[in-house]
Amino acid sequence: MPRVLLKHKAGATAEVYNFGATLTSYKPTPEREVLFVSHKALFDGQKAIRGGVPLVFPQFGQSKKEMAQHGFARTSHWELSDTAVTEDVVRAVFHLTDTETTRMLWPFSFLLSYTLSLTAQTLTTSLRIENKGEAPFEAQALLHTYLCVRDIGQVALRGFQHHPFVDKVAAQAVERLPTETRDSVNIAQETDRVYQTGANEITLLERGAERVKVEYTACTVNRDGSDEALPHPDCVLWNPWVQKSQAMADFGDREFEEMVCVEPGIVSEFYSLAPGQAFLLEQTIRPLG
Ligand code: TA6
Repeated sequence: MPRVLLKHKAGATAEVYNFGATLTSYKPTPEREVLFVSHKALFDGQKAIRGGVPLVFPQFGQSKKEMAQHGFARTSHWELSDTAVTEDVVRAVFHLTDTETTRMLWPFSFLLSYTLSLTAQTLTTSLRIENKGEAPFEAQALLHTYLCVRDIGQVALRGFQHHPFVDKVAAQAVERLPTETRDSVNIAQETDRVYQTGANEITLLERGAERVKVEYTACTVNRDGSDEALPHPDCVLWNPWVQKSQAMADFGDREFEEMVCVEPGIVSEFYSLAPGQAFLLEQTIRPLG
């Protein structure tokens, strides 16, 4: 499958497949991989790659039954439309436009532009969704980021703890759990939470040491170029734990111990875009320690 390798002169690298514009590796140094990809992931050009940063659009989950779970962006073939190298940044831009196939699933015209910007210390991924049609449309979008961890039992996540969330495992909305009054969230069971009014900045710690920070923003860009920040995009926290891991053919039974998903997006509702308007969802992954 075609893919693009970004290499920064300082030694950082990133790897992106045209299939789904799926980022599958981000190494700030040759010795350290930040993203998790299952050793059972399929690269058959059919199934979404299990790991890295699959792109979720135009739906999160499967509210429209005729469309695949999490939409069609992550299983579409994107075109590499631009690359650039400046003093500090190595950049690649992929794009995806509507096709007869997508219009049958979702009758709207769009242009998705996905920009990956690699610096010596960070990797930023920006998903821009533009309404190219004559009618407004509503959509959801999310960056389904799989982060590598050494041992999920030693992981704490800072930034979620004071925010309300929908608990998809318990199928209930939770204002906040008493235990979350501490300064972080831990993972010790299947976890599938949609945090609303997210913190815009999540830090992952292992054994008390900060390992990676994910900063994220979302905004609407108007035809005239003005933009309106969306103050609090959502952020999904997911770990399949034992049973769900065993139920996924493209995921190892014990791989839940080596990963956690921190997924910025707009998923607790559909956002609306007028013709010519665009929506920008961006995350910066910053390895620490
Ligand atoms: O982002 C969390 C989630 O929505 C979970 O509910 C789980 O379904 C996960 O995405 C993976 O979904 P996938 O379709 O990639 O198997």
